Amino acid sequence: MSFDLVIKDGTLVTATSTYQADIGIEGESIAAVGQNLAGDEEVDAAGKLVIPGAVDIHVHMQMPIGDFISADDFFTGTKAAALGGTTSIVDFVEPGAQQNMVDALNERRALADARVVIDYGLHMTIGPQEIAKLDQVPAAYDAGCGSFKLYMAYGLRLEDGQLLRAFEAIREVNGLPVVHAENWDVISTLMARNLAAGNISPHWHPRSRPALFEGEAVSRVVKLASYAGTRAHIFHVTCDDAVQEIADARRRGLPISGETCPQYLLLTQDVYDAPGVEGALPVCSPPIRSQEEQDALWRALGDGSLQVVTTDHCPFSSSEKRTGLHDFSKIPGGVPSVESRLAAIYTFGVRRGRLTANQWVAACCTTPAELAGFARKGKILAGYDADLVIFDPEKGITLSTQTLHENVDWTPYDQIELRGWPETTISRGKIIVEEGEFRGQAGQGRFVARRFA
Ligand code: DUC
Ligand code: ZN
Ligand code: ZN
Repeated sequence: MSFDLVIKDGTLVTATSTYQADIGIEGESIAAVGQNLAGDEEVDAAGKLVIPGAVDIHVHMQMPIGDFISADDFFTGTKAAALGGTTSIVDFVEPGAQQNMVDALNERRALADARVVIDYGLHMTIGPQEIAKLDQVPAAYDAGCGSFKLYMAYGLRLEDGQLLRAFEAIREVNGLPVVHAENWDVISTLMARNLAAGNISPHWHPRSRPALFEGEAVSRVVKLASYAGTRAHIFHVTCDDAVQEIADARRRGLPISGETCPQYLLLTQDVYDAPGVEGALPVCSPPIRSQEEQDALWRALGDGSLQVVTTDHCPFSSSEKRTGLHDFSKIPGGVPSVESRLAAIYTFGVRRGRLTANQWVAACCTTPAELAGFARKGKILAGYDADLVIFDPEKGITLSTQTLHENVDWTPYDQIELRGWPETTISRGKIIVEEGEFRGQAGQGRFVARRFA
């Protein structure tokens, strides 16, 4: 039999094993994994790693935050993702004050559907205004929002009682709550105190958001979720205090998971001390922290205390960042990472001996797909979507705005050298990146309805 497409002679790396095999693709799906497969079209992967397409369950494309909109739209952001080996993302819906959740979902889909290059899902945000709309959670879930975003910071933050009610409503549909866990009362008190004392530079951003209280917020999530009888996923973990809360919950058998992001794994809070706008660029929340915290995050990925690496990709231009130069609390928060995540974790995780190649695939591809309810993604198995990446473990790249394709005039990883980069990206059987060249099209990606068994 001849398949539509065969990836030949690659070293397959999955979350659990590494072996030599060919992959036969029919239409949009993986049809066979075996030896000596033949295809109408064949791609030679000898000497390369073949992995499931990477899955990034935390991105913000064209996301309004305050006066700004994040700089990548659904086309530029998913194109950059594809060039970096990511074949699925999960972005967000934020309903308007009077808006029904499903109407808001359809509005966001109307922005994304014609632009996305890769498949995508959407988390439904439950802010304070949605507490009166919790009866709409089943409809949002049925429409494909398997997960629900809850904030403990910013204007969208929920009080503890509201968090409890949201957890209960999500539990009723067997959805997944995903939580931005910080202690907003402490943060706003420390920000006001620092600004009043003239401490206005980005140096004071991490010093207004202590790790201790990120840990405290995670502890509250664990208690509220366990009381409500739901699982929960903790977004962007930055510190050992938060890791320990998650690890402790998991030891007790609670269904709590956690992710961290490249900015917390590659950088330290010294970035905020760079002069001028340079120090403002990497402002994101929770903040990038000390070397000790970074070391703890790598250990947590290695020992399984954290399960996933996402990006929280949310870029703002340097001129937008500059608006907060004289008041760190006004700097729009977020960094670009969507293109470099997979390769950065390979270089700094696998090459440095902190993770095995299988743990790298688990953290970047398989576990996020399972966790977020992508039923056909994240694995190299017959019947799964043919979302695959041929990864050249020897290809070197110096990260910069010249080599990356994110729609923003800076990168937090400027001049960082990686060894290992995705060469070819396949999305549902179509080659959308070929030897580093983009071959995809806007609108080629699809909305994936995510539900749990
Ligand atoms: N933190 C950021 O820095 N940006 C996007 C949203 C968030 O929680
Ligand atoms: Zn967040
Ligand atoms: Zn985010």
